[in-house]
Amino acid sequence: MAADCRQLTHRHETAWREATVHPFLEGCRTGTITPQQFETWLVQDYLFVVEFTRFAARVLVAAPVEHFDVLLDGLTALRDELSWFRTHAAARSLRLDVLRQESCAQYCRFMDQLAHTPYPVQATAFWVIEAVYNFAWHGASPMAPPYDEFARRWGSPEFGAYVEQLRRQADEALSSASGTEQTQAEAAFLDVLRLERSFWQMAFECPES
Ligand code: HMH
Repeated sequence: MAADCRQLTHRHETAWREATVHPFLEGCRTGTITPQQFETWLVQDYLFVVEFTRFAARVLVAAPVEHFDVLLDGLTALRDELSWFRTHAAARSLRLDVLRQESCAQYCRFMDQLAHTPYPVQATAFWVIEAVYNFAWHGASPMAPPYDEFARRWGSPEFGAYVEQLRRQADEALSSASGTEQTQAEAAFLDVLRLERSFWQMAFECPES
């Protein structure tokens, strides 16, 4: 039977949990995260979102025209998100022109490589990258100020609705995908979960930049 997005999350429950429940998020919820840990995440996530925006643009290139509306809304939201990151970085006097940490660089390389995969694989990856953030931030909500604003960005019902739209599009693409494409989509799904976990861990360990 053809896998859909919900089946993927159920089939890989442990990996899903490890990607979306982390001491970093728990530290934001309780307010015990250190400024260095949070700022490591903030800067590295900005660098991630820059590359994620390029990925989103490539997904649009591969998508059927019926999927444009949702993807174009996504790109517009990313424009606001990038400027929101820059505002937060400036308020904390953080430089954004720094090197990517290894986990971030790996994630960016992974998104680059997805450009060469068929649309159902890209659509599944795009959905899961947003879905894990929705689940992770929502799961650790409400957060202590000033982190509550961050939890709301990805944990809100509005963002959840966007993730649902992405899920429907990915499911539609998967329903007519070949067996090979479905296997590739499942592998990409698992890669995202692994990369997410490593990204939280990187921020939590707060390496010297
Ligand atoms: C690491 N994963 C990571 N950062 C993000 N901003 C998202 C997913 C969702 O956009």
